[in-house]
Amino acid sequence: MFNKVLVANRGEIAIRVFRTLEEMGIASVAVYSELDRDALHVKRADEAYLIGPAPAAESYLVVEKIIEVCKESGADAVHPGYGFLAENSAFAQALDDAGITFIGPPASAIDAMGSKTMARELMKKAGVPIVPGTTEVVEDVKAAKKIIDSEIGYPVAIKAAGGGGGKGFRVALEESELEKAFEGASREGEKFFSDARVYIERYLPDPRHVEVQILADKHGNVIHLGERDCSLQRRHQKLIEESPAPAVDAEMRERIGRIGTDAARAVDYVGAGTIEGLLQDGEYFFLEMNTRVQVEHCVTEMTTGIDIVREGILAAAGEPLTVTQDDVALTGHAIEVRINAEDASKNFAPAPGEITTYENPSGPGVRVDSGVTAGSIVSPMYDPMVAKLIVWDTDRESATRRMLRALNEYEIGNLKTLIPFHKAILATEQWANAETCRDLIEDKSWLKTLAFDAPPKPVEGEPEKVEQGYTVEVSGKRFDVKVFGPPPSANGATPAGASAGRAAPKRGERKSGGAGGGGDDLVSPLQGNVWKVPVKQGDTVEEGQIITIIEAMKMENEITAHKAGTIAELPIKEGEAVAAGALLAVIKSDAPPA
Ligand code: MV4
Repeated sequence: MFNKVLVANRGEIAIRVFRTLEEMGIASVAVYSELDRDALHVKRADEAYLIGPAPAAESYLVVEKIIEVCKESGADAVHPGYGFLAENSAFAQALDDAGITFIGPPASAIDAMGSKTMARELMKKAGVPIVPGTTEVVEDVKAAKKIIDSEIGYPVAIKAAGGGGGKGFRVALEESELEKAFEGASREGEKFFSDARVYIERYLPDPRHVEVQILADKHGNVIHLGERDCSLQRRHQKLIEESPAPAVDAEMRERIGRIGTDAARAVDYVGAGTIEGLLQDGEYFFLEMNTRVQVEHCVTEMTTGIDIVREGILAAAGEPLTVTQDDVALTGHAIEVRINAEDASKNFAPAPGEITTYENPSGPGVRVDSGVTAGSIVSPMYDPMVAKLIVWDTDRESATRRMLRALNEYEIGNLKTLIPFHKAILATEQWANAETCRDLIEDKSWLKTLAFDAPPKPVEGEPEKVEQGYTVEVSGKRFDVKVFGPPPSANGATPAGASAGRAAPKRGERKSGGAGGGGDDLVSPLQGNVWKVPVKQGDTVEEGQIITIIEAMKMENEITAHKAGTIAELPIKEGEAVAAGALLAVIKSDAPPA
């Protein structure tokens, strides 16, 4: 077994791996960027090493740096977590060449599954059902037309060959939409994967995203731990995951489990991996394989009791899996929600910031995998997912109630997160009926009801007003009240009869911040590149209308108007970089009609 393992990651997943390492009696090594000096994962490891400046490209993604720290610390293996270098076969190979074990599959399996066309070809040969379509790249629109007419039929999905996770994914419902979809997918493939090639699948109109958790060792054992349903997504970002999938029964579980193990065997898989697929009308199709531990692995850990990270580490060390397929028994129902620093009411705009107070939910059946605490600063440089809340209960309905209870307990001061979104969506009839909630997530007016409390606007000439929370007792009964008034320092006094001891934001209350800002200015909540500016100076815009799309962290972030009015200034250009806090637009309210 390994003596010491380096985790080439940050945040909640680094801490997740450190926990298992400690239980296994293996020493742990953290790496961190200059921005992460005070990050939680650094404190959680036995040793920690600085690996470079804040941008991931200069720290968490630098292969040589990671290998250098392995040598310096004496780590004999590296766990990549998810993201960063997790699915980088050159990294796996470089570690191998340096005599360090990569805790994951062989580089050849990463490569085979990384090329979506190669994966489809391999799966077809292995008897794994794939979505009907091409297993080779399609040269141009003309060739696409031909093959769709003769073999696939409309509607079609055009997907980037180097893609995955929905990047470079376009739909053409009919021939007139083909050219735009083809070029869109190709352009996005070029941008994100430096690969403009695309392939074509039949577009399934209303599938569920169902994936199978796989474990494999170097002794030929390949098992599955049942499925997860991750249909609740927005722009291909998963938001809520659950296991078991509501649409899967025992017979289907066995069928798609077999599809998963067949797929993993076909690439000589080792460790923990996931077969992602689409389920529609009782038919299951392979989409892609994620050759790493996934964000949502926790729901499977809750229903099986198996530590997926531990099995992955054992497998990498050449040990056999500790469980056989027959040992795997699913119990109850688990749900996970992603706690992202995002404002759902503003089109899921990134909302980085400082966490003032922090309190995890707890109690029966509750698990929190978090990378933050009070005092943590959520930077726009890294993934906005700061924590995951996972619950378990005997069935889906009870698990949903338990999740709502746990969300009510969660206290994250100052930071805007998806907690209000999760509370709202889990309380809907759509969720109760196990629908995919796709229409709801795109419903701008529904999302707007999730807006965070805005403090009153300052009035010219009057002192600034702030919101303060107080607890008062009226005839012995406690009330939480909000007071809007001058800051306590302005007059040196607190409101009569109120205890000033709890001025920090309390549960359910958060300071305003993020995109908006006060007055007419719309400022950038994050650093990135201006990708699109669909409006121009002088335009009249509605509140919530897209002003610009900023690309950061390989994500397209829609920045919307914080109020209705006329664009007086628009100091941004497509292709240019913007800093966090930079002015994007000045929107002047239109004079009311006389
Ligand atoms: C599809 C599809 C329909 N037809 N492929 C790809 C990446 C993943 N995020 C979802 N992807 C889809 N691929 C074909 N041929 C529909 C989706 C899809 C989806 C599927 C299930 C549940 C929610 C979804 C949300 C967006 C897209």
